[in-house]
Amino acid sequence: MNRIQTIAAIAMFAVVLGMSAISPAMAKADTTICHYAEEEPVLIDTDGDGVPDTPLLIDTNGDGVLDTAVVEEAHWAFLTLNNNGATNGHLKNHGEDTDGDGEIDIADFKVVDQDTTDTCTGLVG
Ligand SMILES: [Ca+2]
Ligand SMILES: [Ca+2]
Ligand SMILES: [Ca+2]
Repeated sequence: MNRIQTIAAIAMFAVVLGMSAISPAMAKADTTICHYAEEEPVLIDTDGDGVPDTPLLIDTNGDGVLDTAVVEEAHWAFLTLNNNGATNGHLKNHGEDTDGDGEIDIADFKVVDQDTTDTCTGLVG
């Protein structure tokens, strides 16, 4: 009887240990999505407040005058969001027709398994 109680106690202890090990991991579980970033101008921080505020310009014709904004090409990227609602909000935004031509312009999808990982890896290039 004592032995059974001891085993039961050890089993309980293991369950408690296991739960305490799992809970923190669940609390900060993240969702990775495959994110489509639209083309956008590269911004630089001109006033040193840490917030980029001005398009980066380059001189493309060699006249010494900056004339062209540098843009970051549209691209796909893995993006990890925490599960505080940011993921759903993000995916919702990406399911909308931003220019009203009836087609979904931008699209993100959740990376949940090897297939979606491979698909996203292919898109990221
Ligand atoms: Ca700034
Ligand atoms: Ca120029
Ligand atoms: Ca559209």
